[in-house]
Amino acid sequence: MADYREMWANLGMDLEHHDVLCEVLPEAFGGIYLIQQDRPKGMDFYDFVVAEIHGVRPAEMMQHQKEGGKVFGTFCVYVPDEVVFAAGGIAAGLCGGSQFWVSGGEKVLPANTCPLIKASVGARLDKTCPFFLIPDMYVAENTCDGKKKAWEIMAGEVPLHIIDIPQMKRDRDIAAFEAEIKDFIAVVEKVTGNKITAESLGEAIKMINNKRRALQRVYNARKASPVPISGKDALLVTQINFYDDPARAAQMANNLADELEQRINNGTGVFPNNAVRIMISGTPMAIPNWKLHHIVESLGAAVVVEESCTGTRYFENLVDESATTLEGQIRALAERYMKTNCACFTPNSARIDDIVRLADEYKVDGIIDTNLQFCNLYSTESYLVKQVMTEHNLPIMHIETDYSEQDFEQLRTRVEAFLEMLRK
Ligand code: BJ8
Repeated sequence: MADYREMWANLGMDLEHHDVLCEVLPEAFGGIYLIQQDRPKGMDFYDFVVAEIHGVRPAEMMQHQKEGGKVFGTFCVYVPDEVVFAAGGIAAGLCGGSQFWVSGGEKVLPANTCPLIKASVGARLDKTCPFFLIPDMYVAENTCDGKKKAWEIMAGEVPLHIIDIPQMKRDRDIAAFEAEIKDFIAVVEKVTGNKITAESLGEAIKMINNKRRALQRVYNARKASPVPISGKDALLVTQINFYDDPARAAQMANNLADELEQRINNGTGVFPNNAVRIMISGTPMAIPNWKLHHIVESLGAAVVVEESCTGTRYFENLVDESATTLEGQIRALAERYMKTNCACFTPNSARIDDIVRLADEYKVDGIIDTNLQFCNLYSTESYLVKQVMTEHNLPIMHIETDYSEQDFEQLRTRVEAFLEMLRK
């Protein structure tokens, strides 16, 4: 990584502690990613982003601030990024995915909190991640109890706006979310000092939709057999899309998709034709959480799709681009975002329908339904997921895990047994 120490010092980072992370990440990335054979050339960009993970994009964000722009940190796919970009701001997904930050979160949160929340809080409080220190505002939401309370602690650190996410999907809930988007627009206008117009919101809707379309192309390529890209690589693409510049993210994903489509035409794959095809469903895997994908793929099976917020839930639905008034665009945003099927909703049977549909579309042999430890929403829902998959004769196993390496061997043994069963 180039030398960003001065930038990090200006952000008030704990440089000594951060050095520890800078030392371990390249080795971890090398051992999980760079050892893969026949990776698409299009992954070079994403490898570069990881190599410069706390440098290049943070520097761009700080440059944006120097020029008078504002940066908003987000933690959930229900936050409409379009609003931020329409006001000339930058939105960046911040969820923490490393065990490195968990102990910092545990200083203020109960130990039985999900690692994503602990890592996110720890990254901020320990001052060991530039992405958490740059934003002018955090945009949080009340999806789960752990996050809801963690934001009250984070609010002591940084200006924070909370979006009230309805927990049901009736017409009046969509209308309530529409009202939340209007409030959010007012907040973003105040912070940025820029008025959002139908023109700017229309452009932002198109830009974010283009990113979604590019990711759809990458995922569609994963339906092929042999699969032209590993699950690990596809996951990395989605993870980086959470905070990269959206226009560049779309361009890079489209370049990659071009290459993958060419690979399909040539019959080139990264796993043999008969490799077991796995879907991973459940809680998001924030960067650098690659644990489960690494276990599955190092055992010779291919992860071909993720039903998660770092997978299909992030890009499957587009915002209707036909509205020309702010009213109509806000309605279209509300309708699109409320199609996302998170376990914080009740009932959430549409998510289970999605898993059945994706299993068919991606021709999966088995499903690993997973949740981060202490995520009651997804772990409880796993009972219903299993019930419906069994009715559809879709083999499924459930895994609860965290960011540590402690359960690595145990998980490996369980996944190996599941794969053996699928191979019979
Ligand atoms: S839309 S999945 S990104 S809330 S933080 S709920 S793992 S206990 S992340 Fe999420 Fe939005 Fe839903 Fe998606 Fe569980 Fe942890 Fe809560 Fe989590």
